[in-house]
Amino acid sequence: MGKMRTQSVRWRAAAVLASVLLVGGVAACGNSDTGGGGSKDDGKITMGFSQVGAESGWRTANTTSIKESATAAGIELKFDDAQQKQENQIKAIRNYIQQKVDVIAFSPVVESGWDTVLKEAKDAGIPVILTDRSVDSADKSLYKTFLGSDFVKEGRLAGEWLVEQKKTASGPVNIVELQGNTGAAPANDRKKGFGEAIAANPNLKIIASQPGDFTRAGGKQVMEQFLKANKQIDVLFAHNDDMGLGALEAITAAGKVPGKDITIITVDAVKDGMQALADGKFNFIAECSPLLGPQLMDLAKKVKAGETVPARIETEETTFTTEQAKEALPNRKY
Ligand code: GYE
Repeated sequence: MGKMRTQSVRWRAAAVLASVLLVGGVAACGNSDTGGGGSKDDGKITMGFSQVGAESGWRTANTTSIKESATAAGIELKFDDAQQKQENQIKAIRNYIQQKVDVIAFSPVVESGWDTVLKEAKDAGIPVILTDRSVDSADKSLYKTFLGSDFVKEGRLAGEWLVEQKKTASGPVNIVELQGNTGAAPANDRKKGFGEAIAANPNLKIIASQPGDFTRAGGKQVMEQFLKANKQIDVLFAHNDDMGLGALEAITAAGKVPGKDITIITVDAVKDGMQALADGKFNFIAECSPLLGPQLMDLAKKVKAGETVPARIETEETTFTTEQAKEALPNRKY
């Protein structure tokens, strides 16, 4: 009995405290309509978004998806392009904290080095949503959720397809790899998944692996070096379509036929990549969806309303062969 009474007293005290806080909060909101997004009284959510850059077709489609979905959801979007530089992202996030936005979302260019700025957002009471790429912070309370693909799986699917293709190969199969920007989650993870899958066949060997920064120019330049340094290249695994598309130019210039002399596997499945696959210049693509905007806006609303959201939300994806690309291309949105 005594215990129950103490509990009920405690509960009542908590309820009183909650209502005081609530009234205080409403009053504070009512008093200011000139402040940052976080203190406006129009009920509108303001999101500060720090984008990686504009390095690829995937990124362009992702940016469009985010901007369109914000408008559709009635969310005020503050958008910053970091030009593939972590220091620019940190600056943008600090600006959003100062502006008191309601939610900060960002796609971290690299995995490491975010703890300090994430702690600043947490101390300011601004929830953070990671989208597309994740961070390696040990403290998971620094962000609410991570919405994006399973990059290890994408690499693994690419590798498994190759293992199947080359199962009758009696001699060595020489693979070159174009990595994404150094330290990025999709570069680390796709490399890992692919490497694990091809370990199933000791004939499959990665003879060269370099970053091409997810860009066409990077892909072209590094592939030129690969072709100069290695007599026999059988397979190219590019961490995205754009680097694969850049590499096509280098391969053709070297007098080789892409898709025939060199088997080409990429990730993303953006329109230009799918076209190359349909044309037989690429041989296989593991899909990575950039259309994260609608889910992101939904999450922002939930987080702002204080709802609990799952710590990890994975994007649904598939893979494409040449035949499947021909079929899918007419209805492809990006
Ligand atoms: O695969 C690549 C882009 O983070 C999943 O970044 C994204 C990757 C995508 O530049 O094209």
